[in-house]
Amino acid sequence: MREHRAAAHYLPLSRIGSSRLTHSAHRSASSLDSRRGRARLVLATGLLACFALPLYLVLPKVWHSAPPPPSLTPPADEWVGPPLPKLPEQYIPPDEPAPAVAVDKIQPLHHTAFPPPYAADAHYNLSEIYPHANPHAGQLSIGLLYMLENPPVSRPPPRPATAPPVPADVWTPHAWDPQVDGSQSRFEDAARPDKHVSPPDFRSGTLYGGWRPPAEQLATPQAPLPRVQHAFPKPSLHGGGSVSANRRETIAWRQSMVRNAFLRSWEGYKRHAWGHDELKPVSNGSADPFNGWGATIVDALDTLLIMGLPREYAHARLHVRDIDFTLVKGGRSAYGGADGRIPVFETAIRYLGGLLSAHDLSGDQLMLHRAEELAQLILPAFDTWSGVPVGRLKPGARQSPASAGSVVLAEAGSMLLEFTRLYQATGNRTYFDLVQRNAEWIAHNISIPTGYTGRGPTTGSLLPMYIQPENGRAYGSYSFGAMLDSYYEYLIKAHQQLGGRIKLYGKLYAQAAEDAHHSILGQVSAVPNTTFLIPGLMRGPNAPLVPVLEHLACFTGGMLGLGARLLPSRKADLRSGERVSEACYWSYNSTVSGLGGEDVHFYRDDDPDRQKLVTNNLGETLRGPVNGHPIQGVRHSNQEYKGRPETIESVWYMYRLTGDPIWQERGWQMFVSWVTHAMTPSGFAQVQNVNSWPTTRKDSMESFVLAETFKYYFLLFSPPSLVSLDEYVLTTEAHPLLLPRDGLWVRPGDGTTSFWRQEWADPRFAPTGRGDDTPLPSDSYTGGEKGSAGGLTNVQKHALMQDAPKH
Ligand code: DMJ
Repeated sequence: MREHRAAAHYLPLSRIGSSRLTHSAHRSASSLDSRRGRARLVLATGLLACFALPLYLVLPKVWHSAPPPPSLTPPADEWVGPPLPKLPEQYIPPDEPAPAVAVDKIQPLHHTAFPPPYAADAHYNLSEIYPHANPHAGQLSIGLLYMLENPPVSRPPPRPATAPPVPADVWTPHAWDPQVDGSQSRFEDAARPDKHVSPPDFRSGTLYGGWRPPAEQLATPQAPLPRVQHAFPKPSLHGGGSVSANRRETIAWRQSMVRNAFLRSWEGYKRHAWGHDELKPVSNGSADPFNGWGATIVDALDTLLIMGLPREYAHARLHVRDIDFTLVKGGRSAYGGADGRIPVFETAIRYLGGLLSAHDLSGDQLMLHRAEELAQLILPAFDTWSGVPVGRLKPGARQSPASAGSVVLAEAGSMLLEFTRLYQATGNRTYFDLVQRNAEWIAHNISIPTGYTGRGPTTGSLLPMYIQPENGRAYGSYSFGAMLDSYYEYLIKAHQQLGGRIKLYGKLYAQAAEDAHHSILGQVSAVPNTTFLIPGLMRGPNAPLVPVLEHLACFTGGMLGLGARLLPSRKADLRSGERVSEACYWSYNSTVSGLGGEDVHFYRDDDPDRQKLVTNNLGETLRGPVNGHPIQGVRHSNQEYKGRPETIESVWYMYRLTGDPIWQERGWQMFVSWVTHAMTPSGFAQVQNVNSWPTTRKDSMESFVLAETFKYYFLLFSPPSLVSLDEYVLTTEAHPLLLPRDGLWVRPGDGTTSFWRQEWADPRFAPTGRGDDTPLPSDSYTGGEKGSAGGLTNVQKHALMQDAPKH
């Protein structure tokens, strides 16, 4: 029998007293007030009509501020701890663990779940901070509205001031020829995986040698999986066809606001940082933390297509054509000094995923060629004794089989979708075999209980943060957060991508979801009037649950929802997914800025210091107000917002899975808060402290801002048929890949929406997608030297010339 150790720390608030009486008294008093208020309002309106209106008509028209937003927070005194039952002098946490509260008993979010945030013991008054437009209520200020309604003009990437003429002996002409180096198979061959001849495994006779690919399973189509998206009556309409014409208009308008905000960042990036990995949106500088190949461009290819911007895609395409993947440069590599090695996982999710998704949406062959070339550079990472990939690799240098050492779980298990799709697109099963072998290795060698390994009484099938493939050991913490996240995400998504053909993934996911409900998914009721379900963290298999909500773990809501739709055995998880998504949304709308920080550590319900202890005039010790900073119930938090997507990702899944428009409302509030605090003239900066006022911006915009965050916001307000969850699976970097249709793989470019035409490959002939098809000047800069693929981007030429010996 499982022990519910973790649940012991999550007592419902009712166990330690209730302030319900106080609340209902307050409510009836305020309803009386509101009746009186209404009478006064009628009188005031009459007076206004008689006297003020004629005056108004003759005065010059001025902008007047929007009415103050409805209060989202109850008066502060409700949050001073109510008198509570007498406590022993020294507070002793109860010995008996409370039974875990059933997930469906958790109350949905109510406005009382948002106590006023405060810092330095002073409550912020949101209506003073936002007198005219409160982003917490989804209100955009007039200034921001003006900016968003007027998107920037599209300009080609600027002609660089210096385009170094790289001498022939410095740059190696590109050598990857799709005819010679590409797969010799075709898309059709993917349907015959059992006919594929596997190359001999160099590991034969060693650990796990003699592995056999599950070719027969892979060749056998299964009945289509259950539908994932809510049954919207008319999915091709905004709002799905079940809303009023007004509401439809509002949603479409919101979508255009998101697109215009994206365009602002895209034009800013083009203008100031074209070809670099990232724009610095405050200083208008650039940064190259991801190999110097222009991560923002490749990561955003599919966003450009989905947002209907073919000319921007054409500019980006020329950059993609020019990248030389063998040249790795940049101020710092993602994980330390630039040493010519690439971070394998980041390269796969941002670049390979971006290229494959662009190929799936457009059918553009260039994308497939570039993807295959890049994948071949990454492949040696799998040449370890276990087949579990190494984390960093020097492209082009074949390494001899080695130990993978200690590997981070998310890095070890999250290339599954990208390589599987590459197999489906090329018909070359080699790509699939690598990730399949890897996944089987982890499942069979790491998750068996060996005593030392991470299998704990409650964590069960969950794996800890680090695995040592060759000896089967594993150690570190358990969570759905940093360094573990996408391993779990990819289990259920691989099940969907493979149309259920490989049984392993559905099984592993179902076990993990079940075990998570007994361990890392815990309830927190530290914040007055709330009981959250959060993906927390356990520092070891027997450790108590740390009630921390990481932003990175907020994808969990979407994952649980997806699993609930796909696997009948996990049906009830939709409720858990909704609850986790609510907690993550709360972590945004409860802050001063309306944005969610990197993490929030809650008090445990039985933490002795959770409430201030006060002595009344009878000398009794009572529990006083709930402690917390900056919000009651929060012990401490990392309050940076990095433009991350996970919360809007889950909000989007919830909308698409349930059809409940409340998720669109929540997402809109989040978006408006983001625009209010992070938008700069050229992009979207990070926010240093989501609980400060005014907020301070940090000079960084990671490529996932354009690849993921904007895409989820855009799709939240799009007609639900656009990138339907029944047609595409989104990678961990939000790159949609085509799912099987009627159990069969779908040819890239054959989705139901047509996003691109070959004749748009040249930016001069591609429509802008913005309503004004101004032709480009004939000499506009294309980004490269019009050479063959891999002919170096301009940024790469500069990098080369900087390093070249000066004569
Ligand atoms: C993205 O790069 C990916 O979603 C990754 O899996 C982890 N999170 C970042 C964005 O926060």
